[in-house]
Amino acid sequence: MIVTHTNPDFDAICGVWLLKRFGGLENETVEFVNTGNPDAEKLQKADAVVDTGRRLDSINRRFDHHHLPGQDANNTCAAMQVYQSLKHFAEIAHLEPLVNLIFAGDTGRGEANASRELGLHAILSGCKAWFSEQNPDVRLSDEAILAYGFGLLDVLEVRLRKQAKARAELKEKVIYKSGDGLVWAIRHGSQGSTFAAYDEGARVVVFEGQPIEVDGGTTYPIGIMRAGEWTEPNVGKLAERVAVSKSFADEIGKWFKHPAGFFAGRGTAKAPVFEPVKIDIAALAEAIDATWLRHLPGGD
Ligand SMILES: [Mn+2]
Repeated sequence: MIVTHTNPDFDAICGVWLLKRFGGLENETVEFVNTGNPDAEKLQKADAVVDTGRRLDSINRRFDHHHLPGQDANNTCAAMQVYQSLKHFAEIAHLEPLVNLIFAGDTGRGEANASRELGLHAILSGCKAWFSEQNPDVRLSDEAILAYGFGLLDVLEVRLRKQAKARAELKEKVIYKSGDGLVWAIRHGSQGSTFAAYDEGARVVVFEGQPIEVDGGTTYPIGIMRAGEWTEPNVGKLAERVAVSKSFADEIGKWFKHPAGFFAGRGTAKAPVFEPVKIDIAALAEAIDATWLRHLPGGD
């Protein structure tokens, strides 16, 4: 049995979720106590206690922070404590940004403002508000809140795991990098690897994606993407300039060039093209690099 408090918030939900998904307690039931006056016997019998109980003893799986003196009570949270106690033997490093967000939310830190406004925290409080509006006479059960929160965390866990994998695989998928690190070519990486490249300073990524099975056959994604926070260069214009070379003309002739200049390419899952890629994208990236007049004012 895992014990947490009634009307669970994300700190409680995430602490319990970590223990069940990664802490070997997947089959434990969850019980809820009034945190102001918790059932002492329940606390004592529990296999783990999260965000209530006024005890911190990670060896015995007691995770609370409300009793810590002064500012200490706000320098950690239950989910953070569970995370820190599990991270040495469970593969959960990819969850650190999520735990940090929940910590920020639980302790009133500004980093969670966007989440409270229109993100993870807004979704949970919105769920509670929505339910009571729909069902004025019924209280949303603690079990239902927990299950809803688990659903959100499960989805984010997959997302973060894929992101971490994309970062790890990036090294072996990069086949070209310009001298200044702004132009990269990535072959057969996931979509996440392009974003991982942006994190490492790429501004223009020439990609050849893994072939994708879609209705009608196999599509072969290829193209150029500019990192989101930039407004130049216009990668469509760059592609057109490079296409004067015969070796690229055929391929680039098939591309869609987004008017806003952040994407040029073909064969993505939403616009399939059933023709394998024949050009060498490292050579294309090198040509893009040479054609992008980034040292001139306003140079595309
Ligand atoms: Mn808490």
